Amino acid sequence: MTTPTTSEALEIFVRKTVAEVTVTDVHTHLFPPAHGNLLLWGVDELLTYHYLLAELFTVAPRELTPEKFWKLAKPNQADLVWEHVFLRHGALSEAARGIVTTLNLLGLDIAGRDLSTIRRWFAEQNAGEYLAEVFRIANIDYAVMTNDPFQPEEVRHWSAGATGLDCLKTALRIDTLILNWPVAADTMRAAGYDTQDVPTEKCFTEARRFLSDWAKKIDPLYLAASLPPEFHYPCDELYAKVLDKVVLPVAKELSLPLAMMIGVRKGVNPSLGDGGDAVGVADVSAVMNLCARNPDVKFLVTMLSRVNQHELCVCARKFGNLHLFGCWWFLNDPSMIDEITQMRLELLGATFTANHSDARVLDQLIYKWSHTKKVVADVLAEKYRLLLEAGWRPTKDEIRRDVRALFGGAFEEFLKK
Ligand code: RAT
Ligand code: ZN
Repeated sequence: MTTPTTSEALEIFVRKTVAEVTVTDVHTHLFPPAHGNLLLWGVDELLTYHYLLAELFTVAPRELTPEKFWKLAKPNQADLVWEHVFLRHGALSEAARGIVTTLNLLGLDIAGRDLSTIRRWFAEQNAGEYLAEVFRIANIDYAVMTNDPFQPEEVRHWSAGATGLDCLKTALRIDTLILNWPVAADTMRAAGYDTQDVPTEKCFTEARRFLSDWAKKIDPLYLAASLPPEFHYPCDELYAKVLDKVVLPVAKELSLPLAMMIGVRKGVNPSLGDGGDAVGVADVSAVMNLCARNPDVKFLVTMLSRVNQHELCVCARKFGNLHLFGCWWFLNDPSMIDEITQMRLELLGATFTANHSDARVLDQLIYKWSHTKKVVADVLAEKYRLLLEAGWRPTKDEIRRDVRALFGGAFEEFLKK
């Protein structure tokens, strides 16, 4: 049977297809094992994920201050999350449930609440083999890393010739260049590029050379930056000039899309580290103007505020050089994935990337994709049911094509465009 003709058969086939589809994870913070400690994995890293640390400090006793917490060794930090979030407060958040899903799918007995046995199991794993196993469980062909040429620790590994893996592709992260020119100029100058704190035309030429050289070195799929809610374009700020004079010309010349993750309000509570950022409503017209004025540049965009999602979908209908991806960070929760995926399907068809994991800890790939697939399967089952009811009979091949599109196929098609 190539075409399911009843709504029951259709639903079963759609769910099975989503469950089995190979995923391309378009944005993570993972690294190859050759990059040493930059690759995070294991139960203590899972428990100290910044999403969970922010939660810990909402429930922790007053005496447990972030200052005291940061002085502890990682396993002790993990113990505190385990005690306060999991044992005393019920593990109901998405980040907490994610750990349960992950350990469970690894075959570990998290329900037994025996953290030391779980730790022992992780201590026996080898990073390279474990990475392959996680990719197998999550059924990922490749994940895109975040490679920041302004981070000395990362640069060190690339300079030492540490290569990637086929299952980890690169993305060149340039927040510093866009948002903090003096710091970027410093790094570039130290690396032999003639840049100054107050940029001249020559500095912009040198910055373009810096980006091109890095692109040659790591062969990225795209350039990327996360941007604040106050990001506007065009505008009189220096960052708009850096975009016009450096980033957009390089993107165009090297045919590299520019990925923009917009809406993060950095450091509202700096004592929480990576967990201290919040969200603000961003300006979709900045994206619209970028797409309209730069038809030869492709943009990959995700926004952090729920409020922006509808306007952003409408924007994506207007510009073939704009591809929407992911339910970012505070939106990577089932209720939000459900709402956003429905909205995107209704406005865009299967031409977007339903989610990315944003995994900072390797093992998170397991739960992020398992949870996303469950929600997307529900949404798609209902959409196909309505389509059948309307008189269309989607074939199995068409369903497989559409499902893959949402989990990486549309991204790849966009890259090739
Ligand atoms: O989701 C996260 O972990 C955030 O802290 C950020 O990494 C964000 O995704 C980013 O790439 O800036
Ligand atoms: Zn990220």
